[in-house]
Amino acid sequence: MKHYVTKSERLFVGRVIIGVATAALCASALLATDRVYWTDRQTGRIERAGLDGADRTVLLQKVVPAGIAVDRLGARIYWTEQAPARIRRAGLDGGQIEDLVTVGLVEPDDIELDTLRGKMYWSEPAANRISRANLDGSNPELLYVFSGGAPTGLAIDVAAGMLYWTDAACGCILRGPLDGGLAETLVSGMFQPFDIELDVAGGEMYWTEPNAGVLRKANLDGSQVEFVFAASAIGPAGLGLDLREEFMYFTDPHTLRVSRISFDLSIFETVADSGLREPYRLALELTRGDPGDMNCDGALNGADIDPFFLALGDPLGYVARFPRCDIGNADVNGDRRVNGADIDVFFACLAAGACP
Ligand SMILES: [Ca+2]
Ligand SMILES: [Ca+2]
Ligand SMILES: [Ca+2]
Repeated sequence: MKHYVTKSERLFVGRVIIGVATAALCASALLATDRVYWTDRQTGRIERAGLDGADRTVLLQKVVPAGIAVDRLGARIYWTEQAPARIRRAGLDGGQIEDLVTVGLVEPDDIELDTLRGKMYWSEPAANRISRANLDGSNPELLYVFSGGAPTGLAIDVAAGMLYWTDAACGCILRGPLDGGLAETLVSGMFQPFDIELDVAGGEMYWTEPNAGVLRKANLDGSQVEFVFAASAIGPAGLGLDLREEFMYFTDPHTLRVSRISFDLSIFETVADSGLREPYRLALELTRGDPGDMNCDGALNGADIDPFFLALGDPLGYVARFPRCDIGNADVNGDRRVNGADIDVFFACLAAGACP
């Protein structure tokens, strides 16, 4: 009798393979810099901690922060503030603050980065709109306006050039081109969806509905909506996905925690639970493998040459082909840019079997 592989068996196989790759990569000291950043509108703080909650640090206080995003390669955090309304960035430790957008904003909320195209996107639910600008704040553009709409959480499919967002007013998930244009409603009938994150490689999107205690997912086209979990005692709000380790991170303004839960729901842990008053949005700073390991298979060898040159010559093509890898691993000379200056060092890494 023919045996058909079920979805759960495929998932199991996938987990075993990921488990092996993870074990190989755990030797990397870079893993130590994996961190979660979050905002708290009531304490007025931006904080960060290791993924297990260790080394918790206040980066900024006495502001009203909302959305937050991390540019790991550029070593900067970007965030929105609601009173006064502005968008700012700083180094990963909160130093060297720069004002990026300070005029014309109405309670800016979520922020997401497309560093390959040099753009940042933000939502203003109270003004029914989504805008973008260059990463330094120049060239602001209005992309989407919805009368009666309240776009809140944002997510970007960099390779496909699509923006996804939640709309708390219509209870919808929508998407549209990064340049603006026609938006399509993918899912409706949700209860005040708040944040959204994508697993482009897996073809899925995840979103939170804090006031329903729900985290759901669906295919990127909106089909196959299903609960990841539903628990009335908690209120998942800000969301981040660690696709390699298969953990979901979320702020919870109901229990006043930052928590993480494994994709298979077997591990549920608290990342931070003291001194929080309205934990709001969060962002993850994740290393994925080692410098030069461009196909992220845990080894540095000749198989990385083609992906390396793809990353240099066609960054968007690289992201499309290796959605779970980090293009930043092509920065083998450590100057926070991926370009021709990395080529000689890359070959030196190959010859040595590892980058210095
Ligand atoms: Ca988001
Ligand atoms: Ca490799
Ligand atoms: Ca470089």
